[in-house]
Amino acid sequence: MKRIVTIQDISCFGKCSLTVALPIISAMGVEAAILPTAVLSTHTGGFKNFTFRDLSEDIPKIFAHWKNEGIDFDAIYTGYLGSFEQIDLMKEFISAKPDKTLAFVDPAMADNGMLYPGFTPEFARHMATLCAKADIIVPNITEASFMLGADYIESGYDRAYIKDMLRRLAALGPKYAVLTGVGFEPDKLGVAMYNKEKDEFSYYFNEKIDAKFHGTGDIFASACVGALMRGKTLKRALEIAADYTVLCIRLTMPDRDNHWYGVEFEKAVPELLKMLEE
Ligand code: PXL
Repeated sequence: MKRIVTIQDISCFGKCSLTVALPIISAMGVEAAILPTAVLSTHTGGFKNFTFRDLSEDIPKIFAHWKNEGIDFDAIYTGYLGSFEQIDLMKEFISAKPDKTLAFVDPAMADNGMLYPGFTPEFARHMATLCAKADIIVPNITEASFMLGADYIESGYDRAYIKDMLRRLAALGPKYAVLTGVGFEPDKLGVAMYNKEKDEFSYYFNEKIDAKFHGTGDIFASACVGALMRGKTLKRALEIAADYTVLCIRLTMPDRDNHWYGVEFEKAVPELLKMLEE
């Protein structure tokens, strides 16, 4: 069984970061080790007065202990990080990894043209230096724009614009750059991918559901890295992750008023497992 370590916060309530990564990766038949970077009472997207306990102090000690124990991973998957210091710690951890370990970075920090509460454009530029060390990065267009210092364009862009953005993301350092939330037609949304070594682009689109939920980027990233660990190609893993994320949203729609804070990803797990068998 492959083993992933996923490094991001625990938002105790809210269905994002570790509370989705852990169950999704486990359900996919992949071992999920975790490193919680912070504990929050809820995520920061729509709740007021949430608590935030920074666990940065523990991170180097945890890494040192793992090193002493000879613990290693098939993939390192980082998500939401709460500080510049945590970004630097992840850079050190990835720099020290064995070659066989996949470094998968989701620079979770922004959406819909805006940074999440507490983040600054400087933080985004710093996150770009972590992306530089990754094998695969999966920003949405907002995150990519902030990391590249580019203006955010919500819609109406063309393929040339997305290709240029992917090339600039790949130039930061990763082997593969993925952009999520890409749409060239009003009723379609999907992902675009660039393989730097082969200078090759690919796209995958699904129906666009007219609703926004928190945590869907984390669900997408978790399913993608899980599928990679189950032996899928990146192209297929992106399709599986996109289809799973759309299904999670679709199944949440009937109860959307009670679930504005996150999607009912649990309901779509049986379909996700079927996709792994195909
Ligand atoms: O889903 C991304 C995410 C992760 N962690 C925290 C968040 C968010 C998005 O708002 O607030 C704490």
